[in-house]
Amino acid sequence: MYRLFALLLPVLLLLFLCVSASAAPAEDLTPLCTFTSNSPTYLARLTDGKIDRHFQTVSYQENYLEVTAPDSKPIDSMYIIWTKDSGKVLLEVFDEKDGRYRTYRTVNAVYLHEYIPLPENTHRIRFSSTDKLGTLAIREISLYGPGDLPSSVQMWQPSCREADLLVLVAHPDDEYLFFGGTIPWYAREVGCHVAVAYMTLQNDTRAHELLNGLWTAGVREYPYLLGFDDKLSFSLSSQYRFWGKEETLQAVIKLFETAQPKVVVTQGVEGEYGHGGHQVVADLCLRIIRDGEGDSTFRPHKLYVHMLDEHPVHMNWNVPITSDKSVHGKTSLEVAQDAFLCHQSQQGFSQEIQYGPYRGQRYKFEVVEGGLMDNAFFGLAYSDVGPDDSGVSDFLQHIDTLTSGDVAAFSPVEASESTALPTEEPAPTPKSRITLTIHK
Ligand SMILES: [Ca+2]
Repeated sequence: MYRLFALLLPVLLLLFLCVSASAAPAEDLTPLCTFTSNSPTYLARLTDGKIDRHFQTVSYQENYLEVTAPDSKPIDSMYIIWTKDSGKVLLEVFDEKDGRYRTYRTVNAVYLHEYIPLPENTHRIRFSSTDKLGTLAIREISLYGPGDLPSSVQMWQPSCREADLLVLVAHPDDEYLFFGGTIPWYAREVGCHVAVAYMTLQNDTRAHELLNGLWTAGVREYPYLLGFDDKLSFSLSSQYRFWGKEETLQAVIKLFETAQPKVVVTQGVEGEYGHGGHQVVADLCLRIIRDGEGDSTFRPHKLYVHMLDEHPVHMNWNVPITSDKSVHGKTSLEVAQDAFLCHQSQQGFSQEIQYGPYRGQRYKFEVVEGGLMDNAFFGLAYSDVGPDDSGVSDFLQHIDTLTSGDVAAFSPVEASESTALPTEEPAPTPKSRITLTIHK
């Protein structure tokens, strides 16, 4: 027995070292680094922990920002929170052998919250503005040594092109208020590819809240931001007049052709409490998917509409998530509540309900079970894979999914050059054969 233990000891020791090495947290080098710029007025804002205060260079000049780490502490990676309107930035890494900077890559091209791994033994980096305005605007920057990064570091992947499920909403926060545990359940428990798309963003703050919320909910593939301006209206026609009926139709068709979702879930035809933007996304989905309008080259297999009375499904968001241990057994509704709390600017509001049996009452913005705008109640508006089985509540029922376990087989395309929809045309996809159409 002793001999066996002696033989196994080196193996056990190696295993322990490997586990220890992988579990070592990365050192936060940010307080040890030196920041210099030709436009130094707001340098302190880079690392003040406040995303509402950002570093900004003087306009109309070539600007740079240098970061230098101590000689004994190479920078392994960094995490940057950009401003929504800042342009692409050139990132250079200092080559110690040659004694000069070398171009590394362009950053701030895709992700508003960007994780950037750096070459081995990097001690100095330089950001340079690339547009004629000299824009270099950063909300927060964090620099790390090697090791496990904190969970707050968001490492976004390209927007998915073969989504199992697409959640299409008008505004950031609608995806939790009216969809309950949908995103956490399918992203964290089922582990499938969940795309989330937003018609409008309103402002920079809500863009950051949106990303923080999705990351909390378990989404890792960057959302689709369709870029329409925000406007409060209470009718379909007035919202269409503002956004454009044809423009919105083409934008959502392009979204479907790009994300190629097997199943789409969207907002209520009466706009929940009556918002015209919510009504528009429901109407667009019905026109394109159910009615075949717009001659799209891609048609999802199923469409669920929030609070639609026909072919109803009642989801259960109170089942604990067990596949993803990082949420410590919370239910999908509880994770959705956490995600909604990331939308700090939207807490504590309510809105008067404009239509239906609850007209005149106030809808409070909170993620709760049941309530006036039941976030677990949906109707199957279209299906080409047959009706859902009685007693089974699963948006992906009868759908072959590409789960995260198949990620090696899933080949995300190169990230687009902007946070909006990519402009390149996807390869045409033949229309799905319609075996059953459920009409409203
Ligand atoms: Ca700041």
